[in-house]
Amino acid sequence: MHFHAFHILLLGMSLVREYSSSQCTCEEKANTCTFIPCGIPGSNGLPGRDGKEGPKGEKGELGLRGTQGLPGKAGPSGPKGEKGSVGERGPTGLSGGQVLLFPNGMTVGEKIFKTEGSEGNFETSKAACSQAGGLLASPRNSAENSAIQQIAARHKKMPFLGINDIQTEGTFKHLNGEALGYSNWASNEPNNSEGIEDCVEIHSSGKWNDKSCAEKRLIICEY
Ligand SMILES: [Ca+2]
Ligand SMILES: [Ca+2]
Repeated sequence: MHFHAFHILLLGMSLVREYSSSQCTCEEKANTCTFIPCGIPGSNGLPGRDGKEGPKGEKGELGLRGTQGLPGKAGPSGPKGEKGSVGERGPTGLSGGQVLLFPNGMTVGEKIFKTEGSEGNFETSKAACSQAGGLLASPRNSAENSAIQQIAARHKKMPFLGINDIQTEGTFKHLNGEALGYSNWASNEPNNSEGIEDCVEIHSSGKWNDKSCAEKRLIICEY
């Protein structure tokens, strides 16, 4: 009985094939046959009964591997790390004194030159700087000499330097007794004019001249 029904089914399938061979696609593989239903368009008939389950098909070939997907979104940020150790101390920065002191002072290296604008003779000048915690300005090089020169130029006055030959005529020294390593005498100076010039003033040119310590000069101190 079953066998008979199967034959009828096959006959029906072959009839469909013949009938629609020019318009339909039939793909046969082993025992399976797939029909793409087509034919003369007409009204839809009543749905047929479900057929019997066919034999299991052969195992297909492995497909091509797919392309890799797009990378996923970044995950949430992790917990805060521990505080790092203190770094090494950086190099010492340049002093901003020159800006802060303008126009009454200048810095050269670690030395600060400053004036309050007042005047005094050598002894008064020396005492004023000492009272302020400094010394009467005494240049050790051209840069320091230039700084004193510029401050003096701004005030349009000449200052005394912390240099003299009071102790030994003709031998100029700094206030602390240090011999002159640097000097910037004007031509024909020091001349000890009239035998009374034991102090040193600095001209607007930056050149030095020995002068009487009793003269009044701009007080510029160094710190
Ligand atoms: Ca002298
Ligand atoms: Ca002189």
